[in-house]
Amino acid sequence: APIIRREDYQAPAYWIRTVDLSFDLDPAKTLVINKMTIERNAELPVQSLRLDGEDLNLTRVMVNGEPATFRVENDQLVLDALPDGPFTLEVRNTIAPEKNLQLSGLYTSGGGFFTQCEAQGFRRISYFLDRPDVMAVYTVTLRADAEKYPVLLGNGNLVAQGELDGGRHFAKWHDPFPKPSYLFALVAAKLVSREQKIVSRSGKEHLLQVYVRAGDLDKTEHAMNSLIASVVWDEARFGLPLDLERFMIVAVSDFNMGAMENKGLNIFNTKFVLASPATATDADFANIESVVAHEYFHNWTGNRVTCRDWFQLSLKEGLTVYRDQEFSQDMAGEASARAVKRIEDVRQLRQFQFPEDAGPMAHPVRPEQYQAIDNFYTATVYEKGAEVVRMMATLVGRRGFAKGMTLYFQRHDGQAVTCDDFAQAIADANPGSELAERLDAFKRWYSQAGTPQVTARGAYDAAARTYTLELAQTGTPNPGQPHRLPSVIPFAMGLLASDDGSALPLQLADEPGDTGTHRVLVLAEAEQRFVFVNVDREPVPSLLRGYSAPVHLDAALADTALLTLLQHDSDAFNRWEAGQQLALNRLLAALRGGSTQLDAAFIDAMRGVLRHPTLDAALKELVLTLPSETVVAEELGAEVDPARIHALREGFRLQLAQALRDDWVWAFETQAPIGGYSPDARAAGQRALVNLALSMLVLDATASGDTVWPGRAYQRFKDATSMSERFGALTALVNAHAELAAPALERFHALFADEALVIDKWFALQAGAPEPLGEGAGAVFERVRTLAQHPDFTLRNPNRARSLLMPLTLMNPAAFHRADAAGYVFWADKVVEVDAFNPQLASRLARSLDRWRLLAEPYRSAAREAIARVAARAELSDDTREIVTRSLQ
Ligand code: HT7
Ligand code: ZN
Repeated sequence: APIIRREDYQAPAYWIRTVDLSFDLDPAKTLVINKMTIERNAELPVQSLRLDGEDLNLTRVMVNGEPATFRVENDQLVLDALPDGPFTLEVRNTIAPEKNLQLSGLYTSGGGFFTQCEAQGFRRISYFLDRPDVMAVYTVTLRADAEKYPVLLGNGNLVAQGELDGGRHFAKWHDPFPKPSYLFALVAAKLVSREQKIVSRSGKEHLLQVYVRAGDLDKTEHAMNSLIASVVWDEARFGLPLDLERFMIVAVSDFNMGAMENKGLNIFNTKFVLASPATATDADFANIESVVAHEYFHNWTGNRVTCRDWFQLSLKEGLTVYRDQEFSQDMAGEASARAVKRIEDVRQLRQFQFPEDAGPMAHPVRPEQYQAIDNFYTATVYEKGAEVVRMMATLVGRRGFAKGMTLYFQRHDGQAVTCDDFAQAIADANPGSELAERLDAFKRWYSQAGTPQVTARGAYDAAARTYTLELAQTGTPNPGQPHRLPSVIPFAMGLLASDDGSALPLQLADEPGDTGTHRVLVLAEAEQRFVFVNVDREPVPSLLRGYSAPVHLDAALADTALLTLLQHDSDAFNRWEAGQQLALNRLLAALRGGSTQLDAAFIDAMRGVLRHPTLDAALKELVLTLPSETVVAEELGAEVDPARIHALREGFRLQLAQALRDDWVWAFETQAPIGGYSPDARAAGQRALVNLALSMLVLDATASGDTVWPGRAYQRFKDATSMSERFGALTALVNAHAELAAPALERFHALFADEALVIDKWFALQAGAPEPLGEGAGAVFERVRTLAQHPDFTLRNPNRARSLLMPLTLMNPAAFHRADAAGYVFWADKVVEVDAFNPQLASRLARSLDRWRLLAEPYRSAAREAIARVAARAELSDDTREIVTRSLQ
C-alpha cells in the first residue's frame, strides 16, 4: 500500500452536501442507492471527481438524472466533465454483508445488520469521498424483512416508518447535523431496548435507549445509568449539552474494537454494555462506565468538531480519553479514589504505551505517515494523547481549561480541524499562562515520538537552608528528526521533612514568601535548576506528583526516602509510585545478580500499608501488587529473559505471601464490603483487596502443600454472590495451580455456558495464568494450545479470539516466550489465519512481538524468524504487512 503523508494533505476537490441513501437489506445481496448533491470546491482548479470504494458491485451511475460516463480506477469511481454548478450524483451498488468478515462496512452478526465505518468503512458500503473533512446531511431509508429485522435504526431522528409488500417494512431517518461518513451507522435486527426519558438543564426532553438481544435486557441498567451520568457530567463540567432528541446505544457481539460514536447511534461491543452482578466483575462495571462516557463525550469532541484528516486522530481521541478519565475520577469521588483511577491509567500507559513508544511502531501523537490508518488507533494516539491534553489542563488550571474548551467550540463548531487548532484555542483562552507563553515548544508533544527521560538530583545545604533541585531532560530523536528538542514538562512536586514526613513550605529563591506545600514547576530547557529557600529541615522530594507528565523519571532516591514517601506523602499517587520503585529496585538488583530474598524493611513497609488504618483498600491493593513483568522488562531495556523475570517476580510474590500470611488472613476476614453488591469504587476496592489476600493465601498454601486455603477458596467460588467474588476465588485457584482449579474451571464453564462474555473470561484466565516454575513449566502454554481446539473457541468472533490470544501473547511473557520457539510458531499461525478474513484483528495480534529486539537469545532470533515468516507471505493484508515490515526494519 502507498504511504500516506501528513504533509501531502489537500482539501477535497468536491464537497458532498447532502446524501440520500436507501438500503434494501438482505444478507447475501443488499442494494444501496446513494443520491448525493455535490459542489465543486471553487478554491481549487477543476479536477476529476474520485470517489472511494472497496468490494462494491457497481450497477449504475447517473448525473443530474442522466446516465453518466465514468471509469473505475484502483477501486475509485472517477468522473470527469462534471457540471460547473451543484449537481446530483446517483450511484447504485450491491454488497454482501454476510460475507463481510472484516467487520468494517455493513456486516451481519447474530442474525442482524450492523455497520462500522471508522476509519474507512463507508467506502465498503457505497462510493464516497470517504474522508473526515467532507461533511454532509444524511437521510437514510432502510427496508428489510419485518419479522427477522423488526428494529430499523439510523442516525438522527425517525421521520417515517411503515409496512411494505412481501412482509417487509421500512424506516426513514434524518440527521440534521452535517457529519463525515465515518459517523454514519445503521442497525437492522431483532432487539429490545431499555428506555429512559431525561430532561436536561435547559429543560429539553431526550429519549435514551439501550438496544440488546431479548435475553440481555436485565444487563443494561448499568450502561443506562452510566449514560445518564455522562450527560449530566458533560453539561456540568464543560457546559456541553446533549444536542439530540434521541440517543441510542446498540450492543453487538462481533466488533473489532470497544465501541463507536456514530452520531446519535452508538454501536458497542457487548463487552462494554452488558453487566449484571452475577456475570460481570468490578473491572467490567468500571470499563462500561468509562466506555459509555467516552463514546457519549465524542458527541462534542469528535462529532460536533471533527478531524480534518486522520493524522489529527488524537484531536478527538486524546481529548476524549482525557474527558472520560476525568469523568471516572469524578464518579469515584474522594481524593484517594481519584488517585486510584489515576494510578490505573498510568499503569495502562506504562504497560502498553511505553513499549510502543520505544519499539518499531513508535510514532508521534500526531503521526507523520501511515499505510493502514487502522494501525494508528494506538496507545500513543489515545493514552499519550490524553496525557498531552492533561498537561495543557495542568498548565492553565481547571477553570482555564474549561474556558479553552468553550473557545474551541465557539471557533470550530461544525468544522473539521487540527490538533494545532485545539492547542491554539486553549492557549488563546489563557493569555499569559505557561501554555500560551510556550505554545510552540509545548506542541513538540504532538510531533516528537518517544518517552522523554527526566533526571532529578537534589542537594540540601543545611547551613544555607536551601534545597537545590536540578532537572535535566533527554530523549532519543525521531527517525528523520536529527535533534530532539526539549519538551515543556509540567512538574508537580512538594518537599517532605525527612524526619517526620510532614509537608514543607515551598519558596523559590526569587519569591517573597512561600506558596504552599505543593506546586507545579515548568521544565522547558534541557537542564534547569530550582533553588528552594528557607528549608529548615532536610527534605525528601516528592516529584512528578500525580504523574504530571508522561516521562521516565530517574530521581535515584534512596530506600529511606522512598519509605518516607510511601508512608507520608499527601499525594496518593506518589505513595504508590514509591512502593513500586522499592519493588522495582529489588527486582532489577536480583536480575543483575543481587539478592533474591526480600529484606525486612520492604516487607515491613508492605505490612504497614496492608494494615494501615485509614488508607483506601483499592490503594492498598495497588501498592501490594508488584510491577508487571512487562514493566520490569522495559526497565531492563535489553537482554530480556522473560523466564528469569518471571521466576524472580514469582519468587517475590511467594515471599510476600508467606511473610505477610497473618496479615493476608486479617485482610481476607475483615476488609470485605458490607451489604449487597454495588460496583462503586469503594466497594470494588475492598473486593480487590480481599481477592488479592485470597490469592496470596492460596499461593502460600499450595507451595507448602496445605489444603485449607484452596478449600476455602473453592467454597467461596461456589457460594459467591457476585462475579467479582467468584472470579476472584477462581483466579486464586488457577493462578496458584491448585488441584481444585480444574474442577472449579469445569464448574464455572458449566454454570455460564450460555454467557459468551463470561466464557471469554474463562479462556482469558487460563491463558494469562502464571507459568509454573520448575517441573510444570510450559503447562500454561500447552493449555492454550489445547484451548485453541476447544469447541467454544473461534477466531471469527474478535472477543473470543482476543480472550485467548491476547492474555498469552501480551500479558504472559513467560508462557509466550519459550526457548523452543513454540509460542512464536503459534503466534505466526494465528496471525496468518486471522489475516485472511479480518486484517484489523490480525494486525493487532501482530503487534505482540513488537519488542522482540529487547529479548536475549535464543528468544530474539526465534522471534525475528517468526515475524519474517509472516512477512514473507505473498498474501497479506496492508494492515498486517505494515506491522511486520516495520517490526523487521
Ligand atoms: N472512535 C472509535 C474507533 C473505532 C474503530 C477504529 C478502527 C476500526 C474499528 C473501530 N471501531 C471503533 C472508538 C473510540 O475511540 O471511541
Ligand atoms: Zn474514542
